[in-house]
Amino acid sequence: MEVATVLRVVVVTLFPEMFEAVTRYGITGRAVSGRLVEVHCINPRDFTSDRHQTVDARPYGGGPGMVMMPGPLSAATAAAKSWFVDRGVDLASTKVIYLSPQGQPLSHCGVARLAEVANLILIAGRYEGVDERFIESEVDEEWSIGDYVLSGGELPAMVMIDALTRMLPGALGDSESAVQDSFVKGLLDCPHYTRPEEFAGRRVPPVLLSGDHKRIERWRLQQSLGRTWERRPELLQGIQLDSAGEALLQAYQAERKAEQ
Ligand code: 9D3
Repeated sequence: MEVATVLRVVVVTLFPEMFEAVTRYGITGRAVSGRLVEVHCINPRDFTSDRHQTVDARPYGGGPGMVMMPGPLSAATAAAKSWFVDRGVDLASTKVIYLSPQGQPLSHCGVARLAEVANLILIAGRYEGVDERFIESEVDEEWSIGDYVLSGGELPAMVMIDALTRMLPGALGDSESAVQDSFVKGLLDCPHYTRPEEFAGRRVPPVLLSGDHKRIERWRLQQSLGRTWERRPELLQGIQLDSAGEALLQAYQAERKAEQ
């Protein structure tokens, strides 16, 4: 399957204003202005019928905190589906995703797979989480952004929107896409330098001032390999180096050993 050319995301959230962080700024903001990405928020509070607009309640069985009630979430999700239907989108091409600490950990591979689904409904929870019956009846996939505790699903939803936007052909400018993202190659990035030539008593590596583009490219690949070996050795298990890559890494390792 192909990566979509337009990304449509409906977010079910109690804090729609937070999403201005992606819709107004940077690469994602430009993609929204350029109609490559559409982000629409639906607030479950607008789907309540009591005078306090209640969206949460005490957990059955007791315990601390509050749980999001399934009714308003379900009505908000139905409104999200209507938003797609109103735009002529076949619901079979949409997925309902719940961001939660219990989800699969998001990786470059997961982002690439989700990028094939052009139309997403993201459920951002607050409090202790959402009523399990909502997950069972409405959610297709559950994703986490890593093993640390956040206050809700909004930042994870924005992380997902940002990462998905970067997968769209045309979302990155020439200078941005010329730089192959490190995780695309499966390696960490090489170090970067800019003006001035000396800073804090440290000079820019001479090879970068040599003008020898072949040597520079080899040095950068060697730095990527070496840093991946030092900092994230488990990433190297996942890739098959050619003989040139193998030689560059061995030279890096030999130099490290000579330093000690
Ligand atoms: C301190 C609360 N925890 C009790 C054991 C559970 C808990 C509930 C709700 C922890 C975090 C949250 C809110 N987090 C998210 O909604 C969330 C999240 C995260 O916290 N970390 C990584 N990825 C995600 S995706 C959604």
